Amino acid sequence: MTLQELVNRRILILDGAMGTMIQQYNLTEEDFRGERFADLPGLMKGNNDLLCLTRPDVIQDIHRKYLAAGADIIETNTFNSTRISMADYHTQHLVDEINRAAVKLARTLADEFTALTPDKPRFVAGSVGPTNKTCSMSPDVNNPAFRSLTFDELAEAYTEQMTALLESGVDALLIETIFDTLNAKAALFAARQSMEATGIFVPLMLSVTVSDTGGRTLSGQTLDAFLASVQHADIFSVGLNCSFGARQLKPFLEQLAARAPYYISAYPNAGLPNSLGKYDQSPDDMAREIQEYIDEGLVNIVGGCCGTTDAYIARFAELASGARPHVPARRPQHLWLSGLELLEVKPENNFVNVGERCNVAGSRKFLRLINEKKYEEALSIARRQVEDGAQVIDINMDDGLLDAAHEMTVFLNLIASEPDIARVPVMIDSSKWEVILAGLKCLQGKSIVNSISLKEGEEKFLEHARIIRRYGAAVVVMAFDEQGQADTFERKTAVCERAYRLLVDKAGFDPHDIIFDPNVLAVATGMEEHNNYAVDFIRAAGWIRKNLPGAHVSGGVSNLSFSFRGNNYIREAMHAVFLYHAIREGMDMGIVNPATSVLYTDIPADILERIEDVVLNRRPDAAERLIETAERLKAEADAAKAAAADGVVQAVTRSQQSWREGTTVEERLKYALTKGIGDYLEEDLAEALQKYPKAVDIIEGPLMAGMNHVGDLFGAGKMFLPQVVKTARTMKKAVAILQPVIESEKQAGAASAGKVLLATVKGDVHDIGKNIVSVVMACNGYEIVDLGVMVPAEVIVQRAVEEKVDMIGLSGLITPSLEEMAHVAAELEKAGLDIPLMIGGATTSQLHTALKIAPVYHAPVIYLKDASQNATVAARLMNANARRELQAELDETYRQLREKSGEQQVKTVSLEEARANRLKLF
Ligand code: THG
Repeated sequence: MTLQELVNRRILILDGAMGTMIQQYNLTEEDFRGERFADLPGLMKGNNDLLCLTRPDVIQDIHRKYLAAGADIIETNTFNSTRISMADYHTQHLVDEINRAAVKLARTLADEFTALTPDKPRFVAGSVGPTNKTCSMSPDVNNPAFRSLTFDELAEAYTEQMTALLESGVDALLIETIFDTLNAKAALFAARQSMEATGIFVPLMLSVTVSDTGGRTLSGQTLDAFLASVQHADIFSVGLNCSFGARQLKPFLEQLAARAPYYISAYPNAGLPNSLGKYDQSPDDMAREIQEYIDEGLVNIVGGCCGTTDAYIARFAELASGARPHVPARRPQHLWLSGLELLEVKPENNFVNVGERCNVAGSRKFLRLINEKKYEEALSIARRQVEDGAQVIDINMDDGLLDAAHEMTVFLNLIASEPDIARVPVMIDSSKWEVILAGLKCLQGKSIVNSISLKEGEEKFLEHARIIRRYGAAVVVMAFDEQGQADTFERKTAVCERAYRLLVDKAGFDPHDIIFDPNVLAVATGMEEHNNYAVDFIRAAGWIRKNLPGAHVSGGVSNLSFSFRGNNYIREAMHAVFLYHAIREGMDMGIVNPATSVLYTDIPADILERIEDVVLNRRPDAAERLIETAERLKAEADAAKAAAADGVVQAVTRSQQSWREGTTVEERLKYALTKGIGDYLEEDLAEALQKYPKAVDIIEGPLMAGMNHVGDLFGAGKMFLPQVVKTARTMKKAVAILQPVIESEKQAGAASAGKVLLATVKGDVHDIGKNIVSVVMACNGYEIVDLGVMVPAEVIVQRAVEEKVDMIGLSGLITPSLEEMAHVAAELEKAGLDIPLMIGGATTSQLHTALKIAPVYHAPVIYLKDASQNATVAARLMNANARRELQAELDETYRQLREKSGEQQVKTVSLEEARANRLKLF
């Protein structure tokens, strides 16, 4: 019976720690060395893997104990048996020998036990540790681009170890205690290579260790991001080990089990270390915690890490017998990308923007900075783009005078130590294969290669595609073939279809990992044959999305307007128009300047008409007429003698004059929010304070109106994420300006109206809505306990109890937050609490509250459409009679909603509604 067959039937038991057991034998330096290594320099004590050669009896004794305790899988004593780790002991020359000896020891005993009970076969997993070095981080604080270990060195070392493990007969490879995903990716790369070279294919097991209570790896990735990074490998199981005790590990295990489409393993430490660094949880205590894993269907494989012995494993074996194993999650049906965090590109998402500015060919400034090695400043361009809303950043170092592969490596290494940049996935942009390879070896996240094409024929195309897949990246395919650039609808679609078939059928690519770029080419160049370029792109985008299922469509948007260089206003207006039409057809990704400030809706009608004439190729003289307009605008701007030489600034200045004059303060606030202009907030808010009785009225009135307007524009596809991000920033600034006024308006010494706990739930970082609620509630006399963002359920429960709050408000902007809120409600119920729960945030709804949240918590659960409702509802909750009344109303409303939704099942939300909802921000 194979592991694969068995794992579906029951929960499997993995053995416990090797180190803890070895300690019990009180071995001396002489034991570790034996006679053979008497002359090796340095200390050998602690080189546990060496015992495979010097004290095989001890290692076998340990294996025997674990097998007798009921372990189905035992691990070879090879955690450190790579030349990288062994170098610490000057024993790197023994790597091959140790691995082979280790497998033999484990194999012999496993087979002995299998022979005794053939219905309970025993397996040997080859243990592969992370090594003592990291590929993603610099050991030198003064040189963040430095690495003490490269991907290639590590992959080679792993290949040596894995080849020995495979050839000696392991049943699985267990890549464990992963703390740096780039190290793990090197291990996966090596595993594939070793398996192909030896012809021996075994299941791959992965186990991550999280390093802080936020549930990230040491190298900073969330578990979700990790899953995206290793998605390309053929994985049998994934899980968690070491880190903490079973209790502390549980929330992270839940997170992993919910998303990973693999079997789930867990082998925690025996509790948390005591002050001496020892683990002293008893087998019974730990078993109680493992029982929860089993009862809740979280695991397929359980065992122990630091501090556990055969006594623990024996307890787990009892618990697991007859228990129901975890059912793996479904494979994702959309593209996953990652930096330190996960980016899911779902069909219902509007559009993913890729920041174009870190491109030596696309920005004179960036080129100059790289040339002058001013990396700090170059990084700030990347950071700026992320702040402006770029969800991916494109990096291009292709310049004739640069060593592009070297610059790519340096820059990506530098980014790795900037969490606010490394948060987002990278698009490695190069036309040189060696530069792409260099980039792939630096990134722990799941990145995008930009690009490959059929330019050099099918063979090269497939070769490159297969390598990219092996490194675990998505790929941009340019619509090029042996004949050159595809410039008509027919050529674009034909080339993309051919590439799609090759990638999916021959290179084994997941269609979701394919991004087609049907070539955004410059229009209005004066050449008649260029006139239909944008139309052809837009039509091709629609065709690809309909006919090549799963694949995405992207393009370098700024190419479109090359003939208007020097007139940034016209250029950006053209991009807005182009995107408006292309996104409607299905373009769902684009390389853009995320700082663009021109909105489709703001383009004056006469200019819009002329741009659409060009983009949609509506009349033969379209280009001439647009050039005329562009020249007129430029002349006007020059005449206006606006301070800056930059076209955009001029255009903004032009409109700034008009929006400041003859408008009401409400109109100005709304405009400022829509455009994300914070410069005039001080004066406008001061004016509004004269007009409105209380500061909070301004938030609830004109500011909320502005936010809603932005939500509507976004919903209609007339505004893009970067612009919305600017709006959010402006709103934050406005609230901050009003804050002191609000504080002073609060009656000094007035009794607290009640205590409110506010939190944005785990997995979500959005807090504008929550902060507005906080301000509004504070103005109404409530005491606020704000737990911030990404707050786990346990923390909410714990703090609610500690602070004795009267109500809890949960906020979330993204879809996964819905599930997390239901989880929090269930945890409140489990904790026996009776505190009312308020639900708010863009994706939340009364229907979801009624169907999913209210049913799992007996106390009132109230959905609030926006912040202006909170105070009224809170007042009712503070009064016992009113609370009962409210509860009765809610019960009735929710009952009706549940009934109705039962009738028509799921209400289908239109794409526009979904977008508008997402952007309601609260
Ligand atoms: N498809 C794919 N990748 C691409 C492109 C594409 N990568 C590069 C490019 N095209 C997209 N990136 C840019 C970046 C900048 C500009 C255009 C495209 C740009 N730059 C200003 C100019 O040249 O006028 C320079 C401004 C400055 O110096 O600051 O327009 O199509 N897959």
